[in-house]
Amino acid sequence: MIIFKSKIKFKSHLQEVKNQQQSIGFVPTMGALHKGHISLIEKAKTECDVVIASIFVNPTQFNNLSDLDKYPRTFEQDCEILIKAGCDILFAPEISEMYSKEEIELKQQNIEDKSWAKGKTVDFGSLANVMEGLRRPGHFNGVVQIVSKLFRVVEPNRAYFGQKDFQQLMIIKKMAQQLEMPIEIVACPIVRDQNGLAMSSRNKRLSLDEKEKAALISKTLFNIKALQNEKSISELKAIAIQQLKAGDQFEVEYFEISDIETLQPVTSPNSTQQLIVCVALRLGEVRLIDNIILSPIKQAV
Ligand code: PAJ
Repeated sequence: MIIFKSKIKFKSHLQEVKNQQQSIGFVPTMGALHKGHISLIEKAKTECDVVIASIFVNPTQFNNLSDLDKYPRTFEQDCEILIKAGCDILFAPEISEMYSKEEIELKQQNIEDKSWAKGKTVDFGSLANVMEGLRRPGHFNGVVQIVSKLFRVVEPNRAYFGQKDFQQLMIIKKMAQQLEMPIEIVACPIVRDQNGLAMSSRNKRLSLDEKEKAALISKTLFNIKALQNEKSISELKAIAIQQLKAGDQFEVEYFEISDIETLQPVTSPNSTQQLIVCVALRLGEVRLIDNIILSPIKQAV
């Protein structure tokens, strides 16, 4: 695996790859890699000639500095994991490679920098106003800021994102569409540990005891899926909240049953509507999210 820290050297190597007409699969990450990330690399390997991962803990998508500071950084281990998974190239830039001083200053002043749209109007519609968008102001702007920058550097044929961050996946799809980027956004299923807990870099901050407790999140989601044809939406929500309350250390931020396309909460779905259940909660100091798709998606999102 070739590792690039410099954008210029990386770009000149990419030019060679492109000259050889090889297709590029791209997996952006913030490191602290686990099996969820690896599943994206593996999927990319089946569909592309060259697989490129990035590791960049993106400061503009964090809501507070302490969360950014505490984000696990395990670079050496990540490199070993990527090599084992068969990743061809790793791009791991420093902050100064990706952001100008002015861009960082805007973030420090909590001003949303929309320059990533390069003058185009990008409208996320209702997608960004719910759930994570509501609880983490500026978060998705930071995500599209870095992902659009990375896309402009890598210019992949396909880019792989996990359904674990379903709202992020939908927003990135919309961004690529509206910026007319010729990149196929590929959605990959959630990878869970043996207890059902969705793999996440943040799980590294959970104690063993907390990890066991966190298994209740996916248990609740699977239970809701099992009951979906027997109960109304409000009954399902009540059952889930009740079940999550049993995990007395959970502080539930939201529990939504929403339309899978618009991500707007649904109260009385029609028979053709596809639904997704999304949850965010705090366990001690760690914020966890998870989701489950209730009705089967007709085509991959
Ligand atoms: P990160 O949290 O490192 O996740 C990188 C990718 O891995 C995302 O597409 C995420 O959805 C996927 N992923 C994480 N856990 C997963 C799991 N258990 N199963 C399947 N896929 C999983 O998401 C980000 O980084 C950042 O926001 C990023 C897109 C890199 C922009 O900074």
